[in-house]
Amino acid sequence: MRFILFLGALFGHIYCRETFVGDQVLEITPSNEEQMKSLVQLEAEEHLQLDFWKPVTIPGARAHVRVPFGSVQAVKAFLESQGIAYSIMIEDVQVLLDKEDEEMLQNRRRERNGNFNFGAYHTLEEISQEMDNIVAEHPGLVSKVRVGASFENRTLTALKFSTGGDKPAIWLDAGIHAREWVTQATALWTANKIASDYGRDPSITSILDAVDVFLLPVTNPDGYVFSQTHNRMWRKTRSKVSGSLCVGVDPNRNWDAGFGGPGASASPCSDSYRGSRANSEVEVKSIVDFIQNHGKVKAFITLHSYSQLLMFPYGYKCTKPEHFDELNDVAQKAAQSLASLHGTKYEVGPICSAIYQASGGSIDWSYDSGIKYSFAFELRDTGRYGFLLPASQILPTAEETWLGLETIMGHVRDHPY
Ligand code: 0X9
Ligand code: ZN
Repeated sequence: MRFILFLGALFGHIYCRETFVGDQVLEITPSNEEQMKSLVQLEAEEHLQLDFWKPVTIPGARAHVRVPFGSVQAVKAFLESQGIAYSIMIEDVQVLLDKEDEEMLQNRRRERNGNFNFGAYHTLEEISQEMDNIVAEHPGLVSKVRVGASFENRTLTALKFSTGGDKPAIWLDAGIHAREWVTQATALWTANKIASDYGRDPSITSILDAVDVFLLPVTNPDGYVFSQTHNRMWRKTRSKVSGSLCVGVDPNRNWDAGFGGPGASASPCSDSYRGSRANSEVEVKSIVDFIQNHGKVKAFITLHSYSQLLMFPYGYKCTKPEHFDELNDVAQKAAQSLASLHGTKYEVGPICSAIYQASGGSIDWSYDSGIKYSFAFELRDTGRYGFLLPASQILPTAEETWLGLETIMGHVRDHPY
C-alpha cells in the first residue's frame, strides 16, 4: 500500500495529465460560402470537442483543427459528405507530446552541470531561476520588477533593462496564451541576448542608451504551469468563472479595447471567452496598471504563436489606424530583417486582415491608450507543428525574432514622440 502511494506521488503529475492519444490535427480548406456554413455548424457541435488552432475565416483560407480521437471518424465523414477538402497535419498529437516530454527530461539531466539550455522548454520554476541568474550576472543593467500576481498568486516578474535615468520604455511580453511555448522560450533567450550584448553590440547598446526595456516572459504563469502539468493544449488563464464549471478567460480578449465585440466569446467554456468584464483577469489588470503608472511606455510588443505574422492594430475593428503607413512600414522592415537569417516568411498587416477580427486584444488597448508602436508577433511555424513546435526550433526562432524586434526597437529609438 505504502509502495503504491509512493508510486502515485512519484508519477502523480503524469497520471493526471490529459492524454491526446489518437487526436489528429486536420488542415481544412473550404472552397465556398456553403462549405463555410457547414464548418460553422461543425464548430458548434460541442460534443465533438473540436479545438480550432486556426479558425475558419474565408473560402480558400486554411483552417487547422485538433480533433479528439473519438471524433476523428465522424468529422472526416462529415467533411467528405460535404466535399470539403482536408488533409492530416498531425497524425497523432500524443506522439509529439511524448517526444517533447522526453526531451524536457533529458535536458534536465544535461543541465545538472549548471548550464541553462536556451534551446529547450522549461518549467516556470526553471525560467524564474534563470531570470534570477541573468539579474545576478548583470546587476548594473538588469533588475526584477514585480508587475503583479496571477489568479493563483504567482508573481508576474518582468526584467527591466536600464542604463539608468528616467527613460521612455518599451514593453515586451510573451506567453499570454499558455500553450504557445515557443514565445516564453523566445522571450527568455531575448532577455539573455540583451543582457549579454549590451556594450558589445552597437545596436543593443544604442537602444538601451535611449530607452528602457521591460520584458515579461510568462504573462500567464497559471496557464503555463497547467499546460505542463495537466493539459498541454491549455490557452486561457485559470480563474474561476462564477456560475460555470469551466475555468479560465482568454486573456487576449479581456483588454479594454472593443471589449465584448466580434471575435470573442461570451461562453465561459469557450477558448476565446472574454471574461465577465474588461480587465477581469488580474494578469491583464496588473499590466494595465503597471503601464499606466509608468506613464512613458512608447512601444508595446506581444509574442504569440503560431502563423508567422507581424501585426498591428486594429483587431476589434477593421478600419485602418491613424498611423497605418508608419506602422506598416516598420513592420515590413522588421519582417524583412527577420527573414534575412533563415528565410522565414512573415505576413504583415493589421490584425483584422492578417488573421481575423478579435476584440479585447492587448495591442489594441495599448494603441488606443496612446502607445503608437504596438505590435503583435505570431512566431513559427505555419502549421506543420503549430503550438507543438519542436524544441530544436527554439534557437532559430528566437534568433530571427530578435532581428525583427531590433528593427522595431531601433525605430522607436530614432522616432521619439
Ligand atoms: O487570437 C489571438 O488572440 C491571437 N492569435 S493566437 O493564435 N495566438 O491566439 C491573435 C491576436 C491578435 N492580437 C490582438 N488582438 N491583440
Ligand atoms: Zn496567442
